[in-house]
Amino acid sequence: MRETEDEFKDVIIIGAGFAGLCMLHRVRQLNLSARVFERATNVGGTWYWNSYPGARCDVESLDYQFAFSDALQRGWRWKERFAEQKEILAYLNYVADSLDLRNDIQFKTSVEKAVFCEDRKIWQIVTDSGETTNANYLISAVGCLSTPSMPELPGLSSYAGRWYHTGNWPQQDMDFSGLNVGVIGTGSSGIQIIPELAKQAQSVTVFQRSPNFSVPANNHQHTKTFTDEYYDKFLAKREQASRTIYGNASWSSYPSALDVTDRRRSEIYEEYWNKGGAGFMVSFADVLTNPKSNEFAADFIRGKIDSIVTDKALAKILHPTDHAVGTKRICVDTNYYETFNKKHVTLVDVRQCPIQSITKTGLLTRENSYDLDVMIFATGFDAMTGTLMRIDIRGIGGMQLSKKWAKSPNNFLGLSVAGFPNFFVITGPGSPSVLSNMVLSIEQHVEWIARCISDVGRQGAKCIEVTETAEKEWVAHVNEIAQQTLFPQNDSWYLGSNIVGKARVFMPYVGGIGQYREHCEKVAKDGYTGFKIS
Ligand code: NA7
Repeated sequence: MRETEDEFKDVIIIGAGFAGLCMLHRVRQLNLSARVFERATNVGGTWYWNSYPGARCDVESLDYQFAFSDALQRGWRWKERFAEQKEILAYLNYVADSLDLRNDIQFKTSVEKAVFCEDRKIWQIVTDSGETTNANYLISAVGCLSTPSMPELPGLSSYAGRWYHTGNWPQQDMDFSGLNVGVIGTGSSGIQIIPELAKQAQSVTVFQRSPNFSVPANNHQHTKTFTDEYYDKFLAKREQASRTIYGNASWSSYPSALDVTDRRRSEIYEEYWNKGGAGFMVSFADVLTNPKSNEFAADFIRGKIDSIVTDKALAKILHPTDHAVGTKRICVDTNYYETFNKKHVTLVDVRQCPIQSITKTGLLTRENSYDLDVMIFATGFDAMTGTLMRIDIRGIGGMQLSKKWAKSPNNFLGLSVAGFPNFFVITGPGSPSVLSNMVLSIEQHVEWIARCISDVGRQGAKCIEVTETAEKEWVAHVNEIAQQTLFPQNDSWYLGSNIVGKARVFMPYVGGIGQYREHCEKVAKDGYTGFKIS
């Protein structure tokens, strides 16, 4: 008889987005018991919460799906080249239903605390309802963009209008007809929602702090013939993609922007611009490593802004000048710059006129006040570590993950953390995660974790923990590779610099998913080098 009344599972998974669903399915295949705790009322994760108008994935839909089941893949037909949020959410519901996953998912439940009990080598997990579950393994599938970041602007509580954050959008459709709407933030979310709001609202006022580089999506509907043919080649394409840097099957690069004539360079940028999508960022292989090559790409985009936006002074305000292309995630839009040609859309440069406060009726900058019926915060996320660091996770000796990561989110392979045995993070900091096709990276992590758990069990062991030495070496490797690129030179959420007080560390692994996968494979093949198994 067990000495505790608490429920016991082999595995507890936090989160029911792409990662949590995939992990649950894989754990079940190992004949292990599992429970997923999910704070939302349904599956979807990021794609559940980011339901704002215009929300769309910047990875092509046909690449943004699971590859582990041919039946699953052929049972779903993506409508558009870049799927909108509703379609991705429908896909994840289809996955949950097809694999009959729901009965192991507990919705409307947040994990508040997880403590590793050293004597029994198990995790004790406590939810917001006070329920405790014990488990051999704890797996984080909380996602990289799941804790919205709200700016601290005085006066918000006095505001009489409605306000929303794009990353925590209400689940019902909303109508903005006849309303004066303000949008704060011009990252991907702002750039996606602004053209949609402009279709409905009486006025849209955009409060821009930093202009971003944005390229057109050139989105379109897929024909049945196209998807049929794609599906026949899908697994081969996925395999090929998993040996590249970013994991997108349709991306390819010309060697160097410095090795071609000005005319040829412009033709190539034009080709990528017309093709559409974030692949522009790799038009030349050295865009993200050579400042000169990057500046060519930046000039091209600024030229495009000038050719689209008719008011030349306004176009200038939209010019990104404070960062290299791609070092802040490049945005993919539909009619973003074109929207500023509409008379009812206004751009406010809050670098020039900083926001001072929110008032009862709207927003006050140093020079003007704006009456707004609705205010939308598209101000981003405490990315990659924010969600995990808000859970009270305690490892060996009661060490808290939030304390351990306060100066740097140290980890091994982005999968494992020294001092936290039997704990895995799917697409954590230190892995390619947000710099790759997420679904591909998730599947690779899930497969690695499943294999590891199964290998540990086969050895009759109970516990696996990465060593401090292996962790240090990995962190040094991640940093060394990042330093060879332009990424760490500019502030971005990749570095945590959008969050006040957060350690400035470049978090993703930028050596490419092909190279990363080889590291992971080698560790497993060599009997989990860098880990202690007991
Ligand atoms: P991002 O890309 O972090 O963008 C947030 C935007 O909000 C960005 O333009 C910020 O300006 C702006 N911001 C943040 N705080 C303020 C304040 N206080 N005042 C004015 N403007 C502010 O988040 P997104 O949600 O758009 O996109 C996140 C990822 O989701 C994206 O990369 C895709 O992968 C999907 P800043 O640049 O800090 O000056």
